[in-house]
Parts: sequence; structure tokens; C-alpha cells
Amino acid sequence: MNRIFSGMQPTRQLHLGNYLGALRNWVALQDQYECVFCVVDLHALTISQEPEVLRNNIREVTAAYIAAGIDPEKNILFNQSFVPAHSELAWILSCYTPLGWLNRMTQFKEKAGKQKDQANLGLYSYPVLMAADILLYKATHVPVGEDQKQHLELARDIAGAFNRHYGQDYFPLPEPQILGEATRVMSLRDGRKKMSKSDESEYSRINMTDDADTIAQKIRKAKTDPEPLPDTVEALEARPEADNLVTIYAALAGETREKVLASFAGAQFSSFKTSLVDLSVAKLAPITRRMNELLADKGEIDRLLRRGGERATALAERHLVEIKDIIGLLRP
Ligand code: AQP
Repeated sequence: MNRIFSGMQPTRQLHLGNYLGALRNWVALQDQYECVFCVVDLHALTISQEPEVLRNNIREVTAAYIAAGIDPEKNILFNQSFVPAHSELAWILSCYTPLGWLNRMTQFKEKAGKQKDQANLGLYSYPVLMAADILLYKATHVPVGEDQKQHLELARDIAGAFNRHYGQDYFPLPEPQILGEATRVMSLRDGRKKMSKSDESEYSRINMTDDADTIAQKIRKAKTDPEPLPDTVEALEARPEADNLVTIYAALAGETREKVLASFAGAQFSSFKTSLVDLSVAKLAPITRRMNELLADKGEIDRLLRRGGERATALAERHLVEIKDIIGLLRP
């Protein structure tokens, strides 16, 4: 059976990169797979969190999933900390993960920066918890943005190490699904940096909760170069900011970059940006509106998460019992 697992951290607001790189693909995949979608709140603890803000962000990410089109009845939708088996399996898997594998993780290096000794252990072992999230549900496919490719490879390595150790194919090796035109949406201020929640500049990203005026302002201020838009994709290669805006347009319109350039070749950025604002607002405004409606009833969001958490627990517990039996942990 093919099963999807994927998640997002409730750290600040979701942005266009999260939407185009992951969430929108989940919506398209939910009819073809059995899906488990998670708000990975334990991962969010790797950076400092205010309790009330974290609680709100968990509800906000849940609302974003549903507003974007995830069906909470058909799919399992829950928050990670509801299911203790995630943490338990993370510990078990950490005992099959050589430090050398974790030392290669580029995201840890980027996030820890120069002060590696000050970084917390959770940030370092984050990819093991991510592997546990996926393997706990024996997921076969994981739709993510390109930045998560290395963590997915690690999850496959850990699954393979466990399977080899016990001489059985217990865990499927999860396949990354890096889909669509915008697998890595870049910052609006710097076309060489990923659009990210943690970027200090609000102008670097479009948040899923931004209103039409804010979206317009951010796109108008987006960094570009002085040349008009080219007529080939190859000509975008040395122009990261132009490439990023064309990619965003293509992803939102459901077209290829070639098709976008066929329509806008020779145009100045001022007019291209006007079209991009219109398209972005047309695509995001209905989602934002729905999110706000959902967030007006926090009790209902909590009820959905609880129901999803109970369904996730049933599956997770069954697998955890099997894993403990394989390992030889006694269940007296
Ligand atoms: N810029 C991006 N382009 C395409 N996909 C992206 N994703 C994140 N940024 C981009 C994808 O969104 C999913 C959820 O990501 P996450 O919230 O779990 O964590 P992240 O990758 O750490 O997201 P951020 O926004 O970059 O947060 P910070 O600043 O905290 O690091 C994943 O599938 C991810 O690939």
C-alpha cells in the first residue's frame, strides 16, 4: 500500500514556499494515496517558543492545511506531540544512526551557524525525529520541498540500517516527492537564499495570511535586475531574482516557465510584477479567507486535531509494538 507522510513546523506563519513547495502538492496527492499530514510541533521546539504563540501557530498551520484543500476526514491530520510514539521511535532510531551521518546535514550547519556548541541537541537530532515521523507510519512517499531532500535520504539510510540489522524489510524506504515548478522558492530580497520563515526581513517572503495590499507591496519591492524578461529559460540561469519571480508565476498559474516567458518575453518587471500581484492575490486570497473563518472557531480546530490524533495513534501504536517485538524489547 502507498502511504504519504508529510508535515510542517508551526514556527511563525506559513509562506508561499511552504505552499508551492509542499502544501499544494499534498492537496493534489490526497486522492491517490492514504495520507498522514502532521503539524510537527515537536520540531518547532528546536527554536525558542512562547507557549501561547506556539499554541496559536499549531492551530494556524492546521487551518492553513484545511483552507488549502486538505480534507481532515479523508486524511489523518494531527499534531505530532499528540502521539508519544514519535518521540519513542526517534530514540530507538537514534541508536541506529551513526554520528557521521548527522554531521553531514547541511541544514544543521546553516541553522547552527558559527556557534555550533551553543546549538541545542534537538536541532542536531532533528533529522532522526523526522525519520521517526515518516517510518512510524511506514510511509512510502514523502512530498516535500527540495530543501528536505537530504533529510529524506537520511531517513532512507536509517530505515535501511534497521532493516539490515534485523534481516527483514520492515520499513519501506520512503521516496521523496519533489514536485511542481517551484520546488525551491527563493527569498524576494535575494534570489540565492531560500524563502524562509526565519528570515529577518518580512519583505523576503509572502505569508499565507498576507492581505492583498501587503502582497502587492512585497512583490513591488522584490529585488530584480534592470533587463526586461528574456525569451528562454536558459537566459534566466544567471538572473536568480528574475528566475524566482517567473517560477512563482508559473507555479501559481499551473504553467511551465517556458509558457510564462512566451507570454512575457521583452516585458519590463514593472508590468510583470503587476500581473504577478494579480495572480498571487487571486490564488491566495480565498485560502486566507477560509483560514480566518476556520480560526474563528478554535474549539472546532482542536476537535479535528484530537480526532486526527486518535486515528494517528491507532496506526502508530500498532507499528511501535511490531518494532519493539523485532528489537527484543519485552512487553510483559
Ligand atoms: N522556500 C521553499 N521552497 C519550497 N519549499 C519549501 N519548504 C520550506 N521552504 C520552502 C517546504 O515546506 C515544508 C515545510 O517546511 P517546514 O515548515 O517544516 O520547515 P522549513 O523547511 O525549515 O521551512 P522554513 O520556512 O525554511 O522555516 P525555517 O526558516 O524555520 O527554516 C517542507 O516540505 C519544506 O521542504
